[in-house]
Amino acid sequence: MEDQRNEDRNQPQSSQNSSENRENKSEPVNKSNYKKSYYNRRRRFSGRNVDSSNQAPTRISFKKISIVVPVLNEEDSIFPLINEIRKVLKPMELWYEVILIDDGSTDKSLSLIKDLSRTDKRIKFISFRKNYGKSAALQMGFKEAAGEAVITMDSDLQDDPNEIPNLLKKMEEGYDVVSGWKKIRQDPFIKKISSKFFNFVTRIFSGIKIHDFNCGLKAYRKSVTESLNVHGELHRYMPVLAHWQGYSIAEIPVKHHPRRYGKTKFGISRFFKGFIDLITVVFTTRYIKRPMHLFGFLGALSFLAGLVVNGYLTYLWFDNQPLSNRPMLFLGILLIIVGVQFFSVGLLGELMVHNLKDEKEYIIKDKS
Ligand SMILES: Nc1nc2c(ncn2[C@@H]2O[C@H](COP(=O)(O)OP(=O)(O)O)[C@@H](O)[C@H]2O)c(=O)[nH]1
Ligand SMILES: [Mg+2]
Repeated sequence: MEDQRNEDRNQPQSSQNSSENRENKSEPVNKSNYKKSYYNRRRRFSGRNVDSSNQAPTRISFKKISIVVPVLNEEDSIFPLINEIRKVLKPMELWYEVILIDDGSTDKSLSLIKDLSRTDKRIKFISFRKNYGKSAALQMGFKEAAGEAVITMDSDLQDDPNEIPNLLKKMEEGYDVVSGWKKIRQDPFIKKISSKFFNFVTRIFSGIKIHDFNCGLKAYRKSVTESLNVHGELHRYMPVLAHWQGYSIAEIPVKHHPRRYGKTKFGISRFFKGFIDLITVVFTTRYIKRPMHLFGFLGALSFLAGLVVNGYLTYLWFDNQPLSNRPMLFLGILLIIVGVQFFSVGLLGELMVHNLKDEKEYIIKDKS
Protein backbone atom coordinates (compact mmCIF):
# COMPACT_ATOMS: atom_id res chain seq x y z
CA MET A 1 0.00 0.00 0.00
CA GLU A 2 2.74 2.43 0.99
CA ASP A 3 4.82 1.37 -1.96
CA GLN A 4 1.86 2.07 -4.15
CA ARG A 5 1.60 5.47 -2.59
CA ASN A 6 5.24 6.30 -3.14
CA GLU A 7 4.95 5.07 -6.67
CA ASP A 8 2.06 7.48 -7.15
CA ARG A 9 4.11 10.30 -5.79
CA ASN A 10 7.05 9.67 -8.10
CA GLN A 11 5.14 8.60 -11.13
CA PRO A 12 5.48 11.01 -14.05
CA GLN A 13 2.06 12.28 -15.15
CA SER A 14 0.81 11.41 -18.59
CA SER A 15 1.13 14.19 -21.15
CA GLN A 16 -2.64 14.33 -21.51
CA ASN A 17 -2.99 15.51 -17.94
CA SER A 18 0.25 17.38 -17.51
CA SER A 19 -1.15 20.89 -17.81
CA GLU A 20 -3.88 20.24 -15.27
CA ASN A 21 -1.44 18.59 -12.92
CA ARG A 22 0.96 21.49 -13.18
CA GLU A 23 -1.91 23.66 -12.17
CA ASN A 24 -2.67 21.45 -9.20
CA LYS A 25 0.93 21.03 -8.06
CA SER A 26 0.74 24.05 -5.77
CA GLU A 27 -0.34 23.97 -2.13
CA PRO A 28 -3.80 22.54 -1.59
CA VAL A 29 -5.30 25.79 -0.37
CA ASN A 30 -3.98 28.15 -2.98
CA LYS A 31 -7.01 30.25 -3.85
CA SER A 32 -6.15 31.32 -7.39
CA ASN A 33 -5.32 27.78 -8.45
CA TYR A 34 -8.52 26.58 -6.90
CA LYS A 35 -10.43 29.07 -8.90
CA LYS A 36 -8.81 27.95 -12.14
CA SER A 37 -9.24 24.25 -11.58
CA TYR A 38 -12.72 24.79 -10.23
CA TYR A 39 -13.93 26.60 -13.31
CA ASN A 40 -12.21 24.09 -15.59
CA ARG A 41 -14.01 21.35 -13.77
CA ARG A 42 -17.30 23.20 -13.95
CA ARG A 43 -16.89 23.43 -17.69
CA ARG A 44 -16.29 19.72 -17.88
CA PHE A 45 -19.14 18.74 -15.62
CA SER A 46 -21.71 21.37 -16.42
CA GLY A 47 -25.08 19.99 -15.45
CA ARG A 48 -26.12 17.13 -13.25
CA ASN A 49 -27.30 14.86 -16.03
CA VAL A 50 -24.01 14.69 -17.84
CA ASP A 51 -23.82 11.41 -19.67
CA SER A 52 -20.44 10.25 -18.49
CA SER A 53 -20.39 7.37 -20.92
CA ASN A 54 -19.80 9.89 -23.71
CA GLN A 55 -16.79 11.38 -22.00
CA ALA A 56 -13.24 10.21 -22.44
CA PRO A 57 -12.53 7.81 -19.56
CA THR A 58 -10.58 9.36 -16.72
CA ARG A 59 -7.38 7.41 -16.18
CA ILE A 60 -6.43 6.88 -12.59
CA SER A 61 -3.94 4.52 -11.01
CA PHE A 62 -6.29 3.20 -8.32
CA LYS A 63 -7.61 -0.15 -9.44
CA LYS A 64 -10.11 -0.78 -6.66
CA ILE A 65 -12.32 1.79 -5.04
CA SER A 66 -14.99 1.62 -2.37
CA ILE A 67 -17.74 4.19 -2.07
CA VAL A 68 -19.17 4.45 1.42
CA VAL A 69 -22.61 6.04 1.64
CA PRO A 70 -24.44 6.64 4.93
CA VAL A 71 -28.21 6.47 4.57
CA LEU A 72 -30.96 7.64 6.85
CA ASN A 73 -34.46 7.88 5.38
CA GLU A 74 -33.50 8.74 1.80
CA GLU A 75 -35.95 6.50 -0.10
CA ASP A 76 -36.38 8.89 -3.03
CA SER A 77 -32.70 9.54 -3.56
CA ILE A 78 -31.22 6.04 -3.49
CA PHE A 79 -32.06 4.91 -7.03
CA PRO A 80 -31.00 8.12 -8.78
CA LEU A 81 -27.81 8.16 -6.70
CA ILE A 82 -26.80 4.61 -7.64
CA ASN A 83 -27.59 5.30 -11.31
CA GLU A 84 -25.40 8.40 -11.29
CA ILE A 85 -22.55 6.52 -9.59
CA ARG A 86 -22.77 3.72 -12.16
CA LYS A 87 -22.76 6.23 -15.01
CA VAL A 88 -19.68 8.00 -13.69
CA LEU A 89 -17.67 4.88 -12.88
CA LYS A 90 -18.53 2.79 -15.94
CA PRO A 91 -16.05 4.47 -18.32
CA MET A 92 -13.31 4.36 -15.68
CA GLU A 93 -13.07 0.58 -15.98
CA LEU A 94 -12.08 -0.22 -12.44
CA TRP A 95 -13.27 -2.54 -9.72
CA TYR A 96 -15.66 -0.76 -7.43
CA GLU A 97 -18.15 -1.40 -4.68
CA VAL A 98 -20.77 0.85 -3.17
CA ILE A 99 -21.38 0.20 0.52
CA LEU A 100 -24.66 1.68 1.73
CA ILE A 101 -25.06 1.87 5.49
CA ASP A 102 -28.67 2.06 6.49
CA ASP A 103 -28.89 3.40 9.98
CA GLY A 104 -32.29 2.32 11.22
CA SER A 105 -34.25 4.08 8.45
CA THR A 106 -37.98 4.07 9.02
CA ASP A 107 -38.97 4.58 5.36
CA LYS A 108 -38.45 2.28 2.37
CA SER A 109 -34.71 2.94 2.13
CA LEU A 110 -33.66 -0.50 3.35
CA SER A 111 -35.94 -2.51 1.08
CA LEU A 112 -34.82 -0.43 -1.93
CA ILE A 113 -31.20 -1.01 -1.00
CA LYS A 114 -31.84 -4.74 -0.69
CA ASP A 115 -33.42 -4.79 -4.16
CA LEU A 116 -30.41 -3.04 -5.64
CA SER A 117 -27.99 -5.35 -3.87
CA ARG A 118 -29.81 -8.45 -5.11
CA THR A 119 -29.38 -7.49 -8.76
CA ASP A 120 -25.92 -5.92 -8.60
CA LYS A 121 -23.14 -7.55 -6.60
CA ARG A 122 -21.22 -4.28 -6.49
CA ILE A 123 -23.92 -2.76 -4.32
CA LYS A 124 -23.43 -3.90 -0.74
CA PHE A 125 -25.21 -2.85 2.36
CA ILE A 126 -25.06 -2.92 6.12
CA SER A 127 -28.19 -2.28 8.11
CA PHE A 128 -28.11 -1.20 11.75
CA ARG A 129 -30.89 -2.33 14.04
CA LYS A 130 -31.25 1.19 15.39
CA ASN A 131 -29.86 4.62 14.63
CA TYR A 132 -26.24 4.96 15.71
CA GLY A 133 -25.37 8.14 13.82
CA LYS A 134 -23.44 9.10 10.72
CA SER A 135 -20.01 8.58 12.30
CA ALA A 136 -20.82 5.02 13.34
CA ALA A 137 -22.14 4.33 9.83
CA LEU A 138 -18.97 5.65 8.20
CA GLN A 139 -16.79 3.71 10.61
CA MET A 140 -18.60 0.49 9.77
CA GLY A 141 -18.32 1.25 6.06
CA PHE A 142 -14.57 1.82 6.43
CA LYS A 143 -14.25 -1.55 8.11
CA GLU A 144 -15.99 -3.30 5.21
CA ALA A 145 -14.32 -1.35 2.40
CA ALA A 146 -11.94 -3.40 0.26
CA GLY A 147 -10.77 -0.67 -2.13
CA GLU A 148 -7.33 0.95 -2.17
CA ALA A 149 -9.17 4.25 -2.14
CA VAL A 150 -12.32 4.94 -0.15
CA ILE A 151 -14.76 7.65 -1.18
CA THR A 152 -17.46 8.87 1.17
CA MET A 153 -20.50 10.72 -0.06
CA ASP A 154 -23.97 11.67 1.17
CA SER A 155 -26.97 9.77 -0.11
CA ASP A 156 -29.28 12.75 -0.55
CA LEU A 157 -28.04 13.73 -4.06
CA GLN A 158 -26.43 16.90 -2.70
CA ASP A 159 -22.97 15.50 -3.43
CA ASP A 160 -22.21 14.97 -7.11
CA PRO A 161 -20.76 11.58 -8.12
CA ASN A 162 -19.10 13.34 -11.08
CA GLU A 163 -16.58 14.64 -8.56
CA ILE A 164 -15.31 11.12 -7.73
CA PRO A 165 -12.71 11.07 -10.55
CA ASN A 166 -11.55 14.56 -9.54
CA LEU A 167 -11.01 13.53 -5.93
CA LEU A 168 -9.07 10.46 -7.02
CA LYS A 169 -6.94 12.45 -9.47
CA LYS A 170 -6.03 14.89 -6.73
CA MET A 171 -5.17 12.01 -4.39
CA GLU A 172 -2.85 10.60 -7.05
CA GLU A 173 -0.66 13.65 -6.56
CA GLY A 174 0.38 11.98 -3.31
CA TYR A 175 -2.18 13.17 -0.77
CA ASP A 176 -3.66 10.77 1.76
CA VAL A 177 -6.99 12.55 2.08
CA VAL A 178 -8.77 14.79 -0.41
CA SER A 179 -11.65 16.72 1.02
CA GLY A 180 -14.45 18.32 -0.96
CA TRP A 181 -15.22 22.01 -0.57
CA LYS A 182 -18.83 22.99 -1.16
CA LYS A 183 -17.67 26.33 -2.51
CA ILE A 184 -21.08 27.28 -3.86
CA ARG A 185 -23.24 25.74 -1.18
CA GLN A 186 -26.88 25.03 -1.98
CA ASP A 187 -28.34 25.15 1.52
CA PRO A 188 -30.50 27.55 3.54
CA PHE A 189 -28.82 30.80 4.58
CA ILE A 190 -28.72 29.93 8.29
CA LYS A 191 -26.87 26.71 7.56
CA LYS A 192 -24.38 28.45 5.31
CA ILE A 193 -23.57 31.14 7.84
CA SER A 194 -23.29 28.80 10.82
CA SER A 195 -21.15 26.46 8.78
CA LYS A 196 -18.81 29.35 7.93
CA PHE A 197 -18.44 30.08 11.65
CA PHE A 198 -17.96 26.41 12.50
CA ASN A 199 -15.28 26.04 9.82
CA PHE A 200 -13.54 29.20 11.02
CA VAL A 201 -13.35 27.97 14.63
CA THR A 202 -12.21 24.49 13.57
CA ARG A 203 -9.54 26.05 11.34
CA ILE A 204 -8.18 28.07 14.29
CA PHE A 205 -8.23 25.14 16.74
CA SER A 206 -6.85 22.56 14.37
CA GLY A 207 -4.38 24.67 12.42
CA ILE A 208 -5.56 23.03 9.19
CA LYS A 209 -6.12 25.54 6.42
CA ILE A 210 -9.09 24.06 4.60
CA HIS A 211 -12.44 25.73 3.99
CA ASP A 212 -14.94 22.94 4.48
CA PHE A 213 -14.36 20.33 7.20
CA ASN A 214 -17.78 18.74 7.07
CA CYS A 215 -18.20 18.01 3.37
CA GLY A 216 -19.69 14.54 2.87
CA LEU A 217 -17.62 14.04 -0.25
CA LYS A 218 -14.09 12.92 0.56
CA ALA A 219 -11.48 10.48 -0.66
CA TYR A 220 -9.11 8.55 1.58
CA ARG A 221 -6.35 6.06 1.04
CA LYS A 222 -7.18 2.77 2.70
CA SER A 223 -4.41 3.21 5.27
CA VAL A 224 -6.21 6.32 6.54
CA THR A 225 -9.63 4.74 6.92
CA GLU A 226 -8.01 1.79 8.68
CA SER A 227 -6.50 4.03 11.32
CA LEU A 228 -9.40 6.46 11.82
CA ASN A 229 -11.77 5.76 14.65
CA VAL A 230 -14.90 7.87 14.53
CA HIS A 231 -17.95 7.88 16.76
CA GLY A 232 -20.43 10.42 18.12
CA GLU A 233 -20.34 13.43 15.81
CA LEU A 234 -16.67 13.07 15.01
CA HIS A 235 -17.32 12.59 11.28
CA ARG A 236 -17.18 16.40 11.08
CA TYR A 237 -13.54 16.27 12.05
CA MET A 238 -12.22 13.54 9.77
CA PRO A 239 -9.60 15.85 8.22
CA VAL A 240 -8.51 16.99 11.70
CA LEU A 241 -8.18 13.43 12.99
CA ALA A 242 -6.30 12.37 9.85
CA HIS A 243 -4.02 15.41 9.96
CA TRP A 244 -3.02 14.80 13.54
CA GLN A 245 -2.19 11.22 12.70
CA GLY A 246 0.31 12.57 10.21
CA TYR A 247 -1.62 12.19 6.94
CA SER A 248 -1.51 14.82 4.22
CA ILE A 249 -4.69 16.60 3.22
CA ALA A 250 -5.77 18.49 0.13
CA GLU A 251 -9.03 20.19 -0.70
CA ILE A 252 -10.78 20.66 -4.04
CA PRO A 253 -13.96 22.60 -4.74
CA VAL A 254 -16.87 20.31 -5.53
CA LYS A 255 -20.28 20.83 -7.00
CA HIS A 256 -23.13 20.90 -4.50
CA HIS A 257 -26.83 20.52 -5.24
CA PRO A 258 -29.88 21.61 -3.28
CA ARG A 259 -31.65 18.83 -1.41
CA ARG A 260 -34.17 17.34 -3.85
CA TYR A 261 -36.11 14.93 -1.61
CA GLY A 262 -36.65 14.46 2.11
CA LYS A 263 -35.25 16.76 4.75
CA THR A 264 -32.01 17.40 6.59
CA LYS A 265 -31.15 15.10 9.49
CA PHE A 266 -29.12 17.65 11.39
CA GLY A 267 -31.09 20.32 13.23
CA ILE A 268 -29.88 23.11 15.48
CA SER A 269 -28.50 20.61 17.99
CA ARG A 270 -25.71 19.93 15.50
CA PHE A 271 -23.87 23.05 16.64
CA PHE A 272 -23.81 22.17 20.33
CA LYS A 273 -22.85 18.58 19.71
CA GLY A 274 -20.37 19.71 17.10
CA PHE A 275 -18.53 22.02 19.48
CA ILE A 276 -18.45 19.51 22.30
CA ASP A 277 -16.89 17.11 19.84
CA LEU A 278 -14.37 19.74 18.82
CA ILE A 279 -13.17 19.82 22.42
CA THR A 280 -12.96 16.01 22.37
CA VAL A 281 -10.96 16.15 19.18
CA VAL A 282 -8.55 18.74 20.56
CA PHE A 283 -7.99 16.67 23.70
CA THR A 284 -7.75 13.27 22.12
CA THR A 285 -5.36 14.34 19.42
CA ARG A 286 -3.38 17.42 20.34
CA TYR A 287 -3.04 16.98 24.09
CA ILE A 288 -3.55 13.30 24.80
CA LYS A 289 0.18 12.64 25.00
CA ARG A 290 0.99 15.80 26.95
CA PRO A 291 -1.83 16.85 29.26
CA MET A 292 0.53 18.99 31.31
CA HIS A 293 0.97 21.34 28.35
CA LEU A 294 -2.65 22.35 28.64
CA PHE A 295 -3.48 21.96 32.32
CA GLY A 296 -0.05 23.07 33.49
CA PHE A 297 -0.32 26.21 31.39
CA LEU A 298 -3.83 27.05 32.62
CA GLY A 299 -2.85 26.24 36.21
CA ALA A 300 0.26 28.40 36.11
CA LEU A 301 -1.71 31.27 34.58
CA SER A 302 -4.39 31.14 37.26
CA PHE A 303 -1.88 30.67 40.09
CA LEU A 304 0.21 33.63 38.97
CA ALA A 305 -2.85 35.86 38.59
CA GLY A 306 -3.93 34.92 42.14
CA LEU A 307 -0.43 35.59 43.42
CA VAL A 308 -0.37 39.06 41.86
CA VAL A 309 -3.80 39.93 43.32
CA ASN A 310 -2.94 38.73 46.81
CA GLY A 311 0.58 40.19 46.64
CA TYR A 312 -0.97 43.57 45.98
CA LEU A 313 -3.39 43.15 48.89
CA THR A 314 -0.53 42.08 51.18
CA TYR A 315 1.30 45.25 50.22
CA LEU A 316 -1.79 47.28 51.20
CA TRP A 317 -2.03 45.35 54.46
CA PHE A 318 1.53 46.29 55.35
CA ASP A 319 0.49 49.85 54.52
CA ASN A 320 -2.00 49.57 57.39
CA GLN A 321 -5.08 49.20 55.19
CA PRO A 322 -7.66 46.64 56.46
CA LEU A 323 -8.51 43.70 54.14
CA SER A 324 -11.86 42.85 55.72
CA ASN A 325 -13.77 44.90 53.10
CA ARG A 326 -11.77 43.73 50.05
CA PRO A 327 -13.67 41.13 47.95
CA MET A 328 -10.60 40.97 45.74
CA LEU A 329 -8.99 38.86 48.46
CA PHE A 330 -11.43 36.05 47.65
CA LEU A 331 -10.70 36.35 43.95
CA GLY A 332 -7.00 35.98 44.66
CA ILE A 333 -7.56 32.93 46.88
CA LEU A 334 -9.86 31.38 44.28
CA LEU A 335 -7.37 31.89 41.45
CA ILE A 336 -4.60 30.26 43.49
CA ILE A 337 -6.74 27.24 44.42
CA VAL A 338 -7.99 26.78 40.84
CA GLY A 339 -4.42 27.08 39.61
CA VAL A 340 -3.23 24.34 41.97
CA GLN A 341 -6.16 22.15 40.90
CA PHE A 342 -5.40 22.53 37.19
CA PHE A 343 -1.79 21.68 37.90
CA SER A 344 -2.79 18.55 39.83
CA VAL A 345 -5.09 17.39 37.01
CA GLY A 346 -2.24 17.88 34.56
CA LEU A 347 0.13 15.87 36.76
CA LEU A 348 -2.40 13.03 37.11
CA GLY A 349 -2.88 13.09 33.34
CA GLU A 350 0.86 12.83 32.80
CA LEU A 351 1.04 9.89 35.21
CA MET A 352 -1.72 8.10 33.29
CA VAL A 353 -0.13 8.77 29.92
CA HIS A 354 3.19 7.35 31.11
CA ASN A 355 1.61 4.27 32.62
CA LEU A 356 -0.72 3.49 29.72
CA LYS A 357 1.71 3.36 26.84
CA ASP A 358 -0.38 2.07 23.98
CA GLU A 359 1.48 1.22 20.84
CA LYS A 360 -1.69 1.41 18.79
CA GLU A 361 -1.50 5.17 19.20
CA TYR A 362 1.54 5.33 16.94
CA ILE A 363 0.78 4.86 13.29
CA ILE A 364 3.68 3.31 11.42
CA LYS A 365 4.27 4.67 7.95
CA ASP A 366 6.80 2.14 6.73
CA LYS A 367 8.81 -0.79 8.06
CA SER A 368 11.52 -3.08 6.75
N1 LIG B 1 -26.16 6.29 8.44
C1 LIG B 1 -26.58 7.50 8.80
N2 LIG B 1 -26.64 8.45 7.88
C2 LIG B 1 -27.06 9.66 8.25
C3 LIG B 1 -27.46 9.97 9.56
N3 LIG B 1 -27.82 11.28 9.59
C4 LIG B 1 -27.67 11.73 8.34
N4 LIG B 1 -27.22 10.77 7.52
C5 LIG B 1 -26.90 10.84 6.10
O1 LIG B 1 -25.85 11.77 5.97
C6 LIG B 1 -26.04 12.55 4.82
C7 LIG B 1 -26.05 14.01 5.18
O2 LIG B 1 -27.18 14.31 5.96
P1 LIG B 1 -28.04 15.60 5.73
O3 LIG B 1 -29.24 15.50 6.61
O4 LIG B 1 -28.30 15.79 4.27
O5 LIG B 1 -27.06 16.72 6.26
P2 LIG B 1 -26.89 18.17 5.66
O6 LIG B 1 -26.61 18.03 4.20
O7 LIG B 1 -25.73 18.74 6.42
O8 LIG B 1 -28.18 18.86 5.92
C8 LIG B 1 -27.33 12.06 4.17
O9 LIG B 1 -26.98 11.18 3.16
C9 LIG B 1 -28.06 11.37 5.30
O10 LIG B 1 -28.87 10.33 4.84
C10 LIG B 1 -27.41 8.93 10.53
O11 LIG B 1 -27.74 9.10 11.69
N5 LIG B 1 -26.96 7.72 10.09
MG1 LIG C 1 -27.58 16.91 2.79
